[in-house]
Amino acid sequence: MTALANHPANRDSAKTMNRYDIAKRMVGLLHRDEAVIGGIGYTNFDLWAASDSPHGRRPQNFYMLGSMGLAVPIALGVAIAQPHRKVFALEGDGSVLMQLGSLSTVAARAPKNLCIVIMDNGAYQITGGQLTATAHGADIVGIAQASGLAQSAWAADEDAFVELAGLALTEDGPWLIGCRIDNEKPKDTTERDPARIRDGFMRGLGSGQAGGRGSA
Ligand SMILES: Cc1ncc(C[n+]2csc(CCOP(=O)(O)OP(=O)(O)O)c2C)c(N)n1
Repeated sequence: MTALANHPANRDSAKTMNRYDIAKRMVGLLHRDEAVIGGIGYTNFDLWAASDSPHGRRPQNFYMLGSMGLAVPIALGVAIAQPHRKVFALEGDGSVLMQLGSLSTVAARAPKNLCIVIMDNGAYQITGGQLTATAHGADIVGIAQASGLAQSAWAADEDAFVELAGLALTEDGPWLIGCRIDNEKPKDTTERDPARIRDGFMRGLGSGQAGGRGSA
């Protein structure tokens, strides 16, 4: 808790940042083996864009296509299954609002290796920018704290985000970082091939060979 004393920002005071820039900074902090789960929405697309490199894409990333609110539950499963691996869930505000129970489930299980990053643009941007409840005052970090996730904070700016994500990499969690995000379009589009995404992720996590198409 004391580590968060330097991070008193609230949703109103937090700087509005850029999702690709935040995703890029996050991926830049990773050593190698951390798992990152991107939720549906533009968070997914910018994680995909930020994870490209001359050496290929990170095989430890999973991209949720199709269902809202599943980045946190999937990341929780990975964190429980592989407790020595740091796991990040990147999720949009609209998606996490659809699955708020996952926050209290994470708090109850309290995985030390899990960090949730919420990209809050106050909208369901990918489906046309309809406003979410956060645009009307709902505060995801406040909801997380009230759900039992004591180590939850708004990132005041990019430097604060890097510091908070660094804490999540080195100190016991679970953590939740709220980021205010602008409405810029994402830098790329995630390849829509769920079987390939699943197989690559399982290999990236050393979980052996996944089944073929249609076996999921
Ligand atoms: C159960 C369900 N309802 C609606 C949709 C359609 N849908 C897909 S993504 C999305 C919006 C996601 O919003 P958010 O998580 O805030 O991400 P953003 O698009 O702002 O990056 C919606 C409404 C869906 N896939 N599943």
